[in-house]
Amino acid sequence: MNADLLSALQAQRIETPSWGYGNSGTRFKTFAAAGAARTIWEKLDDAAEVQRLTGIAPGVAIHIPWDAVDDYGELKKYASERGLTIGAINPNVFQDEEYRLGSVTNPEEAVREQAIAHLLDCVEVMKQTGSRDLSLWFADGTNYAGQDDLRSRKRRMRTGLKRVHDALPSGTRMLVEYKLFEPAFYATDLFDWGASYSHCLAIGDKAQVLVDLGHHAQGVNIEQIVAFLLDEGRLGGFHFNARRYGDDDLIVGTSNPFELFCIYAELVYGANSADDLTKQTAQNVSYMIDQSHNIEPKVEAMLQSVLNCQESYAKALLIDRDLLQEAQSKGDVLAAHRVMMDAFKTDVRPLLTELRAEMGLKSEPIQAHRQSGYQEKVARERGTQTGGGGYPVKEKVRS
Ligand code: AOS
Ligand code: ZN
Ligand code: ZN
Repeated sequence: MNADLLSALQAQRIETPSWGYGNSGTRFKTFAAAGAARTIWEKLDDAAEVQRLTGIAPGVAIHIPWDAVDDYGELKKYASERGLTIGAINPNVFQDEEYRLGSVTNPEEAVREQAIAHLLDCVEVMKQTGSRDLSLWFADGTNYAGQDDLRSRKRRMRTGLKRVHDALPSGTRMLVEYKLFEPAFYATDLFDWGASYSHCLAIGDKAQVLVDLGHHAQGVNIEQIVAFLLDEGRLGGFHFNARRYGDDDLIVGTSNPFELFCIYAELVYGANSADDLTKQTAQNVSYMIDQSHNIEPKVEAMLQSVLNCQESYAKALLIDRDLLQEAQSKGDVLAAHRVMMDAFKTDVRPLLTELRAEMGLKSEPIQAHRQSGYQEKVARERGTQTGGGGYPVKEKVRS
């Protein structure tokens, strides 16, 4: 393998979400999984297993209050002892009773202030964990025409985002995540990339757009959104997952691996761009997974997600850019398309086996995980907890 390819693959990073290791479900049912993590400490233990086998997933995004602790210095130390770092901080302004009609867009000022106070508390957490990103998702929206004034809600969102943006320490960012619908069913206040983008432009340089793959209408060309935001210097990061119909939060790369490859292709183009803004933006993208593994074994599902991202990235690195640009400049449509398809169709498993040998890792991570007995061990130690993994258990369980 050539040195550039090797170093690019070794430098790849995928951040896993704490909430992906706990029980999760749909509004119909949460199937409790034996050994599912019950606390942030156990979630970090599981993330350490994924990092042990891949070497490219040291970051763990946490969710407040689901993962709130008394001492974030202790949490940071616990993570570091396992080769991990605390990644993005995800506030939660969608589960308190007061947020029924929205958080920062709520018609009641007291509720807006409550939400902003929580977001500012999460900025304080960032300072203690040394996190770069404040990852903002709002369930805010309305269910019926006329329920609230849509322009007033837009302005409340901007005011709230601006107050939090201006409290961010230097070197940190807010990632503004949009979503077409759900849980609101008539209008979502941050409904598409344009809404996030325009708020980011208005509130300041620390604001960037977060693209969650499951947050678009059917058929939307996500890689085109990625290219546009890269070129604008406003692509902050991703929430990777797969979808068939809605925000299904399935294992990334399982329903449309070609889309994931095309997204990585834009990021590899961007990171090699002659345009400084695009290049710098691409090199600072946060690659985060955001999934809910409802019927799959938690750690193996997360491992598969990381490996699917690794495979897509490896294929994207193989695109012959000179050949592609030559075909594009000649308007040779099919030659250009074939350059992309040649890379996508390449079996990169031998390449990744070679990479893992270079990194001192097992060549088959899934098999190594299954043979390690890790899943059986945590099932024995943790048992089966009912309820969603997002909610902290009553007793403070430390492994
Ligand atoms: C919700 O659909 C969003 O994707 C959130 O980013 C995610 O589910 C999680 O709650 C993190 O806030
Ligand atoms: Zn998301
Ligand atoms: Zn989502």
